[in-house]
Amino acid sequence: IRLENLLSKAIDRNELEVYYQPQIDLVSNRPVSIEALLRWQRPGKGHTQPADFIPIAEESGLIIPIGAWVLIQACNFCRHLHSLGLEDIYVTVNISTKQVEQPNFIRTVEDILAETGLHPHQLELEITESLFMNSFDACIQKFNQLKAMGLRLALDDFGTGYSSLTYLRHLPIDTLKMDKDFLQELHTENFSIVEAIIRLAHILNIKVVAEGVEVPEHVSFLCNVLCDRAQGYLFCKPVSEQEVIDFLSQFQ
Ligand code: G
Ligand code: G
Ligand code: MN
Ligand code: NA
Repeated sequence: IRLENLLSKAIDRNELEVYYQPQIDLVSNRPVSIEALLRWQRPGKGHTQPADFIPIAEESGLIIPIGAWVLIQACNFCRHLHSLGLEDIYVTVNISTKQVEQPNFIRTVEDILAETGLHPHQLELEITESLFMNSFDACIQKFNQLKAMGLRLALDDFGTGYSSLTYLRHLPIDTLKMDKDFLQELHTENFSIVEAIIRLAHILNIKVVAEGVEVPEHVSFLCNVLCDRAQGYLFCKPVSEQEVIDFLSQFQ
């Protein structure tokens, strides 16, 4: 309850900040997108990790205003990047099922795009598969609407929960984000599994982003299995707006 109270005031108190982590195209070796990752800076307490407060935000319903705030920040920042000449970069934002389940979710996204002036195609929403198990049909309908509006959709943490072919076949997704566990346990069996996942994704016209890319060996492996993009500490950790601008500008 205490943490929930503090979190409810965090937006007004300016304690929330959005960090960004670039995603690198493995063919061109250039950044194509950035993932927005929320940070909570508590006075005197340093950073509280998302893992420690996102669940509280979801249970309390605070994820609704916080999630909308993140979307606004991310869309505004992406517009700012474009004004700096980084026109090809799009932004990806993590969305909780709690948000998708809101009756006015689509309207909220529409309004934020209209207010910030970001083109729908420059915004990708990341959804975690394990989260929409309960409301699969309702979610699919909304995802189809978002696709029709021109947004991109990503399936996050693929391979952790109840990953299923059903999701891949029935969700209108553009991107599959392969969980970092795959690279961290890269023995022979995972090797083949990763290769098979990527081939399957490509058959379904889905791009694959590997998460947790930490060493050059990961990159050579990913190139071998024709993975499309990489995200991880090897390239850049999640960083502040200015730091990500500096990173992206190197490639201009
Ligand atoms: O850096 P990392 O610890 O940022 O993020 C951990 C997890 O927290 C991410 O995998 C993501 O699922 C979740 N997360 C980070 N930012 C957000 C956000 O803005 N909204 C939601 N719903 N989840 C987020
Ligand atoms: O939304 P999602 O689960 O995909 O968020 C990505 C998480 O992975 C964030 O917590 C981020 O800080 C973390 N992360 C990003 N790059 C790396 C990496 O190279 N290695 C590890 N172990 N974690 C990473
Ligand atoms: Mn994510
Ligand atoms: Na993930």
